[in-house]
Amino acid sequence: MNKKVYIGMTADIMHPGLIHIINEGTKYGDVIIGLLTDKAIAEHKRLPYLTYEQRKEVVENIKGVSEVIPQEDWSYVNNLKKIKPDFIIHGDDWLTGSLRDVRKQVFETMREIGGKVIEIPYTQGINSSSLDKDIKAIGTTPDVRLRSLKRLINAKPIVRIIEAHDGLCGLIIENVEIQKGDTRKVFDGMWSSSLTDSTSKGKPDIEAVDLTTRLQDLNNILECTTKPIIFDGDTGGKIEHFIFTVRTLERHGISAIIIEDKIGLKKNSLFGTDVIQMQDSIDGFCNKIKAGKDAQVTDDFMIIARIESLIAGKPMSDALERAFAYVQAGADGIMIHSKNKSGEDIKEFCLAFRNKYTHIPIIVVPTTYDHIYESELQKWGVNIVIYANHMLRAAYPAMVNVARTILENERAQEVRPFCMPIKEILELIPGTK
Ligand code: SPV
Ligand code: MG
Repeated sequence: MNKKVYIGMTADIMHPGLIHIINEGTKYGDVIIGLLTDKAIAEHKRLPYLTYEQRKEVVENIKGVSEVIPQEDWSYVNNLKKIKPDFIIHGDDWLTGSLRDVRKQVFETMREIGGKVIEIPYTQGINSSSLDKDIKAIGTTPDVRLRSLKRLINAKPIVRIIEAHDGLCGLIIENVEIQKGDTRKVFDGMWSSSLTDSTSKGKPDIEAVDLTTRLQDLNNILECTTKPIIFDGDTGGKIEHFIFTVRTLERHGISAIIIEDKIGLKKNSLFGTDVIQMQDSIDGFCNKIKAGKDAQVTDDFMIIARIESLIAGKPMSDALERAFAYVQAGADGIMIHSKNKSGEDIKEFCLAFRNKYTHIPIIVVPTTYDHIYESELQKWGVNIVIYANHMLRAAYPAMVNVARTILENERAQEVRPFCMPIKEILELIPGTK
């Protein structure tokens, strides 16, 4: 029997470096590719442009590849123990950086199973990370962007979304990342918030900013980002209008719309019972969901039903009754909202909902219960956390402070420490020079 050679890869962008590794592998035996699944990658790298099935099809057809199997974890250990290869081949790029621990585990496991690790020099000048940057500069297509939210929900324990109200916010959300151990923390996508879209225009959050106007801003965000967008659709408006909204958003590559089960003049939920919050009847809102689902043209666009019972001071039983009815009507996810500071009501809702539906995504907006960690929300069964207004709330006091300081000093020197250096702002947007 031929010797077994294991090579782990993502293979999103094929390049000569990867072909070189496969060619090297064939010198030692039959090459088995452990193709990393979306789930294995999601917490460490950007989600691949191609789906697992697409990547598999490409790799299966590369000369020298005997077999492609899924690698479900970032760590190689489980697959190595299962396959017991005679060799594993990896580029020597894992000697430093976040892959160091992965390397250590591979050496230990190969020693245990009596195999050998072969490290080959990394192909200089070409690698997935640099190609990734080039591809990111080209952007994305509406279709790829639209589909990416569902892929993220399937791949990540919790999907992290933050509000964006203009292109600059979009750029920050697209690019900001931190490394924690071997985990890369990023925002997975953007929330187009009615509150911050309205506020940034000096308008109240009462559905006064129309869809066309909101789409103009959204277009700026679309132009400079690739991550998925969830659109705050307020009440969804009249059913006859909602079906056009759904199709318009799909055409733009928006992944999901969240509509809230309110009627009449919409007021922001965070007023709670300080204002009149009128809820639609269950039947009325179910009809809106159904009309939207019938109208959508892609399979992956999501219509998420937002339940305002707890905002309107109604009991948990009402929230749950609505949630179950909305799912039956075809909702692709449930957003439960509350302005309670403890988060206990949200927890209670999530646990009860999960008792009945194990897979329908739950979305939460922890603006008032902001002490709850994502890991805790995850335990409650939450799939998407939306930080709904923080970019705008951060910008406003910073701008007021700078404006006041200039007034006080009658010159701008004192605000220098609060401002981005001119050189940096000139270099921020590609193509400015
Ligand atoms: C928004 O961001 O506009 C929302 C969430 O709808 S909330 O402001 O909490 O109602
Ligand atoms: Mg809103």
